[in-house]
Amino acid sequence: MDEAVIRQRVEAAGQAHVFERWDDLDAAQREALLGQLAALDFDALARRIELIQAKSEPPPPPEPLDPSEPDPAQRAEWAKLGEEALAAGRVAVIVVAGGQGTRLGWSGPKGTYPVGPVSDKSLFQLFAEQLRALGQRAGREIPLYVMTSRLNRDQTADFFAEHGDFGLAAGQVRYLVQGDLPNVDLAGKLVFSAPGELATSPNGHGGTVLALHEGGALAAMREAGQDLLFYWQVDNPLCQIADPVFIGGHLALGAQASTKVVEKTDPGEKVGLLGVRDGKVTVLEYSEITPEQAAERNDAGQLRFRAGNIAVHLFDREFLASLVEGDFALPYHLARKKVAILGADGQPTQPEAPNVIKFETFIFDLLPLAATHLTLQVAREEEFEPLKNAEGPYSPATVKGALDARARRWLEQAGHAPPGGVTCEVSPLVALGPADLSELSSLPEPGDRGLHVELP
Ligand code: UD2
Repeated sequence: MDEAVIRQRVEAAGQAHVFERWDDLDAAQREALLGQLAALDFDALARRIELIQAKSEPPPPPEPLDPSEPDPAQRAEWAKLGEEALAAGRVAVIVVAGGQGTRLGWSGPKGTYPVGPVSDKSLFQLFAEQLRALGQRAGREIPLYVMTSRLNRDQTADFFAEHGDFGLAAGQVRYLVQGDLPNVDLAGKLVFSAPGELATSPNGHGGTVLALHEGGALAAMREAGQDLLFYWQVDNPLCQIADPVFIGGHLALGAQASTKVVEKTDPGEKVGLLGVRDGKVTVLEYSEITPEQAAERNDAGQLRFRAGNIAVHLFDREFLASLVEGDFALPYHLARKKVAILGADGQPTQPEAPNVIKFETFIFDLLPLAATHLTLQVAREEEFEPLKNAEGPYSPATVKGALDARARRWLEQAGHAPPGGVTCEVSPLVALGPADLSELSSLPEPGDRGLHVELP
């Protein structure tokens, strides 16, 4: 696209200020800026900018949703169905790891953070080892897609490569890069992060769907006969990847999308909730229900709104494909943030109040589009403790504590007695649950850091 056409579009979009400092740019910076502008969908940008001022209609009132809690017989049936699907090679998995992890204060991709309470294994290593163990049981490799942002793609792929992909097979790990969206100031004007460089941010975990399509993953899955995609977020090391019970439940129900939830017990907990609106399953952000609704209880004494979203999903490939083939757009969510952008004088600013709007789409906005949806309740202490903050809740201390407590519980359930006060860790290569530990003849001696049950 030549410069004149780009300038015309930019002006028509009311963004002519982006050329104000053109004369200060060198040839490479000019070319980069023109490239960014040429790739910009100005119609979509205009729709996003309209949202800044839009007065949204209050949505219809939400209804609570009672999650499925299968009894042991049904769990066993679902597990069998799920194991068959895994053995038949129907399942691929995706971990979304494109977030910026700013709250954690870790400079690398979040998946590189060492969370193993004894071993210091990274999130990525724990996930890779789970997949290896699952693959051994299924008798075949389970393909892993890692979605990153443009910014952390290379660091992520280098980390896997430096560690020999943690023992996964050649070609088993594939990378997808999610899209970026330009940031705007509070008046809806494009802003610069550096001379000639528009400030952008990743398009949210809802960007997974387009990344799967544009990165060729949906087509590759179709060719390989994989009709199910298990989705989780990189921050939760307790995630039970491609859990057969979940897969089996999804298949038994004929669902297009499924979600795992944990029971919310504290009315004040800030967690997204699965609920129903207009007859459709949806995620309600905690701000969308009133404190009175949050505290309502049913006859059994449970919170009525209790299905806490842990961002673990299963999707039918054809469901995802039908969305991208059609006229598909997820709603945008706006976040006002403090971002160091260039001021009108071209110098960096240090904002003291939110000065920039970022736009994101969310994966769970797919749920109302599914014709049938399974909501499966699981035990929080077994499956959910995400790493989000440097300190306090959802921090390295709580995540390591949850992995330690789960390892100890599994060992005890399998009839072992780890010494009190010693940190425990179980390698996913040894066990994916307590049943796998029953054949362990004895526990290893604890080392300085604790007791680590790993392969010899
Ligand atoms: C999310 C959910 C919340 C609950 C919680 C569970 C939202 C708005 N809320 O909270 O309801 O389910 O997770 O842990 O989602 N990511 C990308 N690309 C992006 C943005 C995020 O890959 O552009 C990944 C990120 O790497 C992380 C995950 O998505 O693994 C969650 O992102 P977050 O930490 O911003 O979401 P959070 O904690 O607000």
